[in-house]
Amino acid sequence: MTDLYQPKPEHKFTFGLWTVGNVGRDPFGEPTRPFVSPVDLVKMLGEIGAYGVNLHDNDLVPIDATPAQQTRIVADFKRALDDNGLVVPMATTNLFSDPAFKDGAFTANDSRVRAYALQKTMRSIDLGVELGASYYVFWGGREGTESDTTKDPVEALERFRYALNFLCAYVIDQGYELKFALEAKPNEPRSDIYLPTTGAMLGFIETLDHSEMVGVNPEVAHEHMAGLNFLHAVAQAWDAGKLFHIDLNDQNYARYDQDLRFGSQNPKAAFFLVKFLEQVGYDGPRHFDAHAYRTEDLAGVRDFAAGCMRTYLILKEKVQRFNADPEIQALLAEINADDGSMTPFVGGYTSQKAASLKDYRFDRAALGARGLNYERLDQLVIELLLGVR
Ligand code: GLT
Ligand code: MN
Ligand code: MN
Repeated sequence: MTDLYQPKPEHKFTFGLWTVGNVGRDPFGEPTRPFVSPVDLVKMLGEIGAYGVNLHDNDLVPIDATPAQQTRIVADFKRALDDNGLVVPMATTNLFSDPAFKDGAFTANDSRVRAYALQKTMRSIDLGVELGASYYVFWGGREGTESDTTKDPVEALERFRYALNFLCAYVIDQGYELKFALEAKPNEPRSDIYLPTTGAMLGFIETLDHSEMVGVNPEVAHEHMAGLNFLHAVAQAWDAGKLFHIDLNDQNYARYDQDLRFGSQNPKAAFFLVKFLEQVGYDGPRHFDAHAYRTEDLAGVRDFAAGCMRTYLILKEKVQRFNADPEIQALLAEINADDGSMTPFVGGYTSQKAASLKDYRFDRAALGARGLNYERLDQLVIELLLGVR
């Protein structure tokens, strides 16, 4: 039983260097934990059964490092990956920490900032590819405004589109096997961030020159901040063939970006998410973009990371129970039962079908009066999740 919840590399659990390396700084307080080197973080992740580690360029290589320093840092890091059996499936660029990006990166009003963002991203792509990454995430944390006096929103979209088209062409030109995944967030650190939801990203992707190489990286917390149902966003991305990567964590609705341990706030939503990912056969990394409470020391960080993976595996086992539960399955069968009376109308449009459907007499009162048993079904799921089934 316990073994079922033991994370193994085959589960494809990953963490960002910035997640387990989070030192507990917040807008009101200084760090509460010491800095841990990327090499030591890799060691810790290997010990607890993770599959991989993701990074921003500057999580590994300081922004002002010399080429010689970069070569040494990257060599040490690669050795740590090999020693601990970890891979780097995803990489990204830090386009938000440096003051140069205070007005955004690809959408900044200053054309020099936009060009610098492209340069930094090309170099960071090179680094990610060198480390073996096959997904490249774009989280435009600073791509927004405090006041719409400052920027035209259509112009901002054009600038963002220009940057992505340029970078897709760069990847193709280099012969890299790399896919882009766009990550939405409604606000924070800007008052309003462009393309605030996964749905908005999905619409935007279709306007790109190489839309086939661009998908999304939805994050639980970010859709919840916008008051949305994360599963529905993920399902739409999946349906569009665009679920390239995923950021798992948890979040209370309508608050700042909490990045809480996976499943710790809303285990029911987490259950349906795990159920979806497992059943559709999503085979990308399960990336935990979360961090330990600020109250924790380094042992607490390890508990946090192990907890994310353990909760995922517990929920995965609950999915098996859900599928094997005779009462739940009987109710589902009943809910989806089809009496066959609508068979003449299925299978797409014909003018005869349309005419006969227009003439058909429905018993509207009976349709409305029928109880659907959703209360019983949901209570069974709650009991299963609470461990009494
Ligand atoms: C940052 C943000 C995350 C993004 C990361 C990738 S960085 O921590 O809050 O949601 O996924 O840039
Ligand atoms: Mn977040
Ligand atoms: Mn994220």
